[in-house]
Order: sequence, then C-alpha cells, then structure tokens
Amino acid sequence: MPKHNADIAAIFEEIADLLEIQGANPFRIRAYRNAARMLSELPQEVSQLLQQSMDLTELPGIGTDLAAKIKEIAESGHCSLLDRLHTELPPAIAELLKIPGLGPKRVKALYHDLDVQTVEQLYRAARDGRIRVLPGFGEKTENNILQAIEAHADPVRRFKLVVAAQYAEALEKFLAAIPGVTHVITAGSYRRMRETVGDLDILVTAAAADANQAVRQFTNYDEVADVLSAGITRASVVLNCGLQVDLRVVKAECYGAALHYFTGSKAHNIAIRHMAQQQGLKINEYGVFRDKTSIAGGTEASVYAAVGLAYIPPELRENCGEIAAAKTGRLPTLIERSDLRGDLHAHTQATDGHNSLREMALAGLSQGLEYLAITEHSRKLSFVHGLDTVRLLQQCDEIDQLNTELKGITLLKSIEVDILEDGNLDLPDSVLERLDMVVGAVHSGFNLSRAKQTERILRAMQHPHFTLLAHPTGRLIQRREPYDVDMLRIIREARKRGCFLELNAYPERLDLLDTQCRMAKEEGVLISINSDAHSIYDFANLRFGVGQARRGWLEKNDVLNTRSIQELRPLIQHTMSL
Ligand code: DGT
Ligand code: CA
Ligand code: CA
Repeated sequence: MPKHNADIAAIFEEIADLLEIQGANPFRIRAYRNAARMLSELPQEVSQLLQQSMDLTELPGIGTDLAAKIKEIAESGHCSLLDRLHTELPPAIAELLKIPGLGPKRVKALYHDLDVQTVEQLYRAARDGRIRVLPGFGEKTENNILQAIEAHADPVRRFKLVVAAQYAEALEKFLAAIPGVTHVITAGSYRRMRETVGDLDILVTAAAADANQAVRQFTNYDEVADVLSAGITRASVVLNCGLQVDLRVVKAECYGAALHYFTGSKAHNIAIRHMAQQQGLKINEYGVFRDKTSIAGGTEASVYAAVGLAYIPPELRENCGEIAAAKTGRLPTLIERSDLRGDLHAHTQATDGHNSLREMALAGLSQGLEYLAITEHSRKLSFVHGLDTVRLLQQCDEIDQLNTELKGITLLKSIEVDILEDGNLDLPDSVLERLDMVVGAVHSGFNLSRAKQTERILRAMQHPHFTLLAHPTGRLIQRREPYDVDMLRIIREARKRGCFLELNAYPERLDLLDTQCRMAKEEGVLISINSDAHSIYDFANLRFGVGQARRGWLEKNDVLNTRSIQELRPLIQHTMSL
C-alpha cells in the first residue's frame, strides 16, 4: 500500500527521535529531520513521482540512502531501519517524547541515567525526586513532568484499598518473619485508609546490624518485578502487579517519629512541623528534638505529646481540622468495627447474591452481627431477577419462619427498592408497608441534571415507607463518577423525615464519601455502615466501610447500626407518622 508523504515524514521523524535517544551522529539525525520537513511540504506525492520513475535524489536534501528508504516505505509500507531501532530500544520509550517538555535529549538522559523506559517509570522517578538531580533538569522541570503526566488521564494506576490490602498483608507477613525484624507496619495513605493507594510505605524496626539484611530480603521478595533503588536502610521496588512498595528500616527508638512521618499526610506533617518550630522544637523522621537532644520519638503518642497534642488517629491526618481539635480536646472517639451490631444491606441468591438466607444469617452471626436486613433488588432490575410483590412476600414468609429458628441473629425484612427517574419507588405501598424497613437506591438515570437528580431522590425520601438511602452518590471507584446531586439538601431532608444514609462498604463503592459523612454528622443524620454483601465472604468488607467512616470523623453514636435491635426498631419504624 503506497504511503502518503506525511506517513513517510512521520517515520523519518520517529527514526530521528530514536537515533537521538541512542546518541547517534547529529548530522545523520538532522538529515532525517530535514527530509521529513521537505516531504511534508512537498506538493506532489512521492509515490506518484516514483511511478513516473523520477530519481528521488533530485529532491532537496535527499541522497541515495534516503532515496532508497523513501522507496522502501512507499512500496512496502515500512522501514527496516525503524524496525531495527524498535528492537534496540524499549518499545514504550517513544511515548516519553509525547510528554510536553521532553525532547529526545532529555529522554536519552532519563533512559541512560535512570533507566526510565515508560511513562509509569518516569512518573515514579519524578515523584521520588530522582529527576531533579540530573544535569540540565532541576526541580522545576521535575515538577513540570509530574504535572504533565498527571494531566494525562490515568497515567499511573492507583490501587483500590482492598487490593492494596492483599499485597500489604502478604508483605507484612513476609517481613515479620525476617530475623532481627521487630515491628512491621504499612504507613502512608494505606494506614490512613484512603480509598485508593498510590504506593505502599512499609516501615520496619530492626537493630542497625540487621537493617541491611531486611532490605536485601525485601528486594528478593517473590513478587518483586523491578528494584528501583536499594540502600542500607531503605529500598523501593515495583511488584509484578505494578504496585510500588517503599521500605524503610529504622531503630526502635525512632519508631514513633518514623511512623508519624511516613503515615502523613504530607499536609498534616507540615502543619505539625510548623507547630513544633513555633515551640522551638525540631521534628523529623528520627524524633522530636530540642536543640540536639531527642525529647520524643519512640511512639507516635510521644511525638504528639511533645508538641502539646492528643494522639490523632491516622484516618484524621489530612490537615482538615484535626490539629485544632487535638489542641482543644475535641477529637472524636472514632467508630470501630467492633461497634457494629448489625448490617442493613445484603442480598441472597433470590436475586444476585450467591448464598441462601440461612447461609447469610449464619455468616453474619459469625461476624458478630445481631441483625441483618435482607435487601434484594426490586423488579425493575430484571437482569438480576429483581423481586416483584409476590416473590417479596414469599421471601418475607421465609424470613419469618427462619427467625423462629435462628438464635443470636435476627433477619429484617427489607428491599433495595429502585428509585425510578420520577422519584417513585419500584414497588407498591401495599407491599412496602409489610417490611421492617425500606432501602432505596438509584440504579439508572445517572446523568440527570443536578436539580432533577436531587428532586428525584428527595421525592423518594418523602415516601412514607422510606428508611435508608443506599450508596447515595452512585460512584464506583475508578469506574463511575458520582452523579450530580445536592447532598446537603438530601441530608437535611433525611433529618426532617427521620431517614438515614448508607455508607456502603463494598470496596468499589465506599459511598458515602468521607466529607459527606462529616456533613451528615454535623446535620445530625445517622449513617448506616453496610456490607451490601452478595456472598458470605462480603461481610469482611465492613472494615473498609468503618475506615471510610473514621475518615469522616464518625463516632459510634453517629452510626445507626451500632444500636441494639431493640434500639433500632423504633428508629426504622415507618416515617409516615411524621
Ligand atoms: P499515596 O502513596 O499517593 O497514596 O499517598 P501517601 O500519603 O502514602 O504519600 P507517599 O507515599 O508519597 O508518602 C508517604 C508519606 O511520607 C506521606 O504521607 C508523608 C510523608 N512524606 C512524603 N513526602 C514528604 C514531604 O515532602 N514532606 C513531609 N513532611 N512528609 C512527606
Ligand atoms: Ca504511599
Ligand atoms: Ca511512597
């Protein structure tokens, strides 16, 4: 297939780029660039000139070698030189040239000095401060690179907390078994229970003599794909899955200071350091110092105490008011997993769950739950066999029967009823009023305008039987943005109607968001932390919901399902009486 001039020019440009990254003769490189420019400006297609048997060396800047290459490309569609270059250089390196500010010279330096071959490696190198030290780069260039990559969609994968947990827990176990290692803890955003994690920051304690052994074993861990750097007390690796892990080994007497430093957030650390400075103290990952004397650092509590603060739990460390609260004794006593006494959102195999009513009940019981609401989808969701009136009533009978047999856990009759686009519910009142509670959820029409979406949900909540709004924003982490809705109005309506909002603990949802939990708390609306379990294993996800709730400053009292079933019943009574 004959190539157009522009195609040939592009091939020459790529050849010039790759030659430049390889450090080829500048004259040779310039010849390809000139030829590319000439070709792109040539009014006549070279393929036609060739058909007319024109001698291409008559074109400006084209010698016999380039003429042969043009002919090769025009006739065969590819160029053997470029094919060869592709085998000599890493395939993704040309991608680097697309980053604004990175020409072949800089890519060459990055490749030769830092072994950077992909955009992802470039991002890591910039983030870790390894680029600024290269000749001709500097901090500003490094920042520009970082920003340019971040401006591209999804440059480097962040990992969902639940996924990061699988890798972190396995690694912690591996590290804990290394001789000489005493403490192992994953700090960073992971410890702060962020929804997604950029990389893992693992801290271990060991005596100075054992540090290097720990680092070496770490870099030899089975799943390590790439060692980015390795020193005496620290290393960075990338696992096969693409997750970066930074390891730091510290002495036990620095543990608290190091843990505080590597837990972050950066904004929190900066604010604490600033506070320390005002008190004539210096704070870093080795301790808190007055002049040269260490006054704290063995534990995190000692670090906070040294600057006059109560211990701040990691989930609050975002510099969003936690420091002022710690100063004045107003820190919340955050909810814990063991505070949860029930779960108000679960499915069975009657719709898209995998287990029977009985199996779900027994699994809930084994997870310490005293009650479990069964909330199948309603008929509109026909693709998951959503329940109609008849099937729902049938399930109610089964639950009544099962409740007479079960000990230690009560099943609540409920439904995850679809909120239709007009705000009506997908099942008639006559059946909803038979239930212990009604959970409503949006499963379609995500793109309604903010005004319409808000009205839709408010209308649903005004329904006399409505109890709880499930996954209130509809977002799926890294897959679907929240729908546009006025959450404050919804929260205020919930307050008015005596309804509740869910914090869905499904790892892909974690919905309500942390800031919205805080908003609900301020408005006095209780949140229900629910598993949305579709199998007996999903109750384990409640811990991620609790983590998110803690990020939202929630205390035991702010959470509906910390109540006993006796306390719960009057709260979920139909709101019709209001
Ligand atoms: P990530 O990994 O993007 O999910 O977020 P983090 O918070 O884990 O951030 P990372 O891995 O870059 O750094 C881990 C912690 O180290 C961070 O939370 C706070 C601390 N840290 C990193 N860079 C700085 C810094 O420049 N100044 C201070 N004070 N702390 C820093
Ligand atoms: Ca991190
Ligand atoms: Ca890190």
